[in-house]
Amino acid sequence: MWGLSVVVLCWSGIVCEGSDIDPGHFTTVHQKDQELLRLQNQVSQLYTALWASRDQIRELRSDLEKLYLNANDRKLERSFVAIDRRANLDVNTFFNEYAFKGKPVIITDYQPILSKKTKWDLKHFEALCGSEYVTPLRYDPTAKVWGRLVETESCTLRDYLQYYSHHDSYGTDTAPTDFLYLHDWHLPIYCPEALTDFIVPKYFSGDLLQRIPKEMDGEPLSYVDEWPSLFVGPKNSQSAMHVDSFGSNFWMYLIEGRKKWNIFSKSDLSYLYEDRATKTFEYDPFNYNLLKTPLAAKATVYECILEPGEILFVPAVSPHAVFNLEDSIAMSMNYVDASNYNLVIEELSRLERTGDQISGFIAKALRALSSKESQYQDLSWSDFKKRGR
Ligand SMILES: O=C(O)CCC(=O)C(=O)O
Ligand SMILES: [Fe+2]
Repeated sequence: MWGLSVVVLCWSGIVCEGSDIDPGHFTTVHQKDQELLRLQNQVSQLYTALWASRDQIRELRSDLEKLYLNANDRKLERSFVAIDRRANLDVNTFFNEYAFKGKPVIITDYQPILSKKTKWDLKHFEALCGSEYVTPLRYDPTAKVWGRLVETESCTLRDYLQYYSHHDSYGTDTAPTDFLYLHDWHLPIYCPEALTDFIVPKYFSGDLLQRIPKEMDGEPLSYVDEWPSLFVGPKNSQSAMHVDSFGSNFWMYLIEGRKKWNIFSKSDLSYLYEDRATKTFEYDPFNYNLLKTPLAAKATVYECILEPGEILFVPAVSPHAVFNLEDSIAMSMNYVDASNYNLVIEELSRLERTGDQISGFIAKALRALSSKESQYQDLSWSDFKKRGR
């Protein structure tokens, strides 16, 4: 009671003489309480708005479905486009016909990525980093997470590769959820030795992401040292439909096996029944029912079966799903260059507004680099990492 009356007195500007309690202290406590209340109110208002917008999206989607289905008794069929396969592709053509247009492409004749000095097989990774830990992922169609991939128990790379070479993808009672998928294992973090002979192809060597400082204001910046990464997927493992994070572009080099890709344009995103809050999609291009997701029939499916030795370019914000038709090994990079720079800045700034300080730092670092020259030529891993920061 006593404390309260002092607080009240001090609030009303009356000097708390005779008390050994610093009046400024109560003012600060009071301001903090007010601030807390204000933020709590803001959060609950935003939640209300969020639920209301989700309902609104559902209603609009259902109106759109009715319109679409009523318009000339449309048959629910998907339309496919084969992803271009290009050989002898020069950098300018790559940018003008694909990267700037947000169109995927397969580069069929580009071997320099993996220097001939190293045999890029699992033995290479195992010999150098067999005792490093990996956390394989497992596809779970009910999981409300990015790619519907959930983490499993960590084990050493050696143990995982042991599993990989003995697993049974062919048994009739093997459920799709049984496969352990080594997914996006960040080589510069866990196995930098494996990259000594790695070559970054000219199409992607303008990556700004790996030129930003490793830290800012004492905080380590994510993404700088994450790619290339390694994928080892047993036959029948898969990544469900997702959009790669922070507006990044993506490329993958397939070392072994065959992978089926379904890729959609950014402009078709609203037909794919996305749940942005959980980063999942109700529409599954490999197991779909168009009666349940009719708008998906409006989206063009860019499809390919990626073959060993090929490089696939996936543009930023293009939803995609991937199915391993065979045991497969691949290396990939997410990256930022002139073709997706604006998208990335927009996305990082949005993340910063949600309280993600690191994203704000990355955006700042990318802005500082944007006026610097980029080289578009094959770069050895060490030259790539040495480019001017
Ligand atoms: O190869 C895969 O399973 C999917 C790779 C991918 O799309 C990703 O890591 O974002
Ligand atoms: Fe992806």
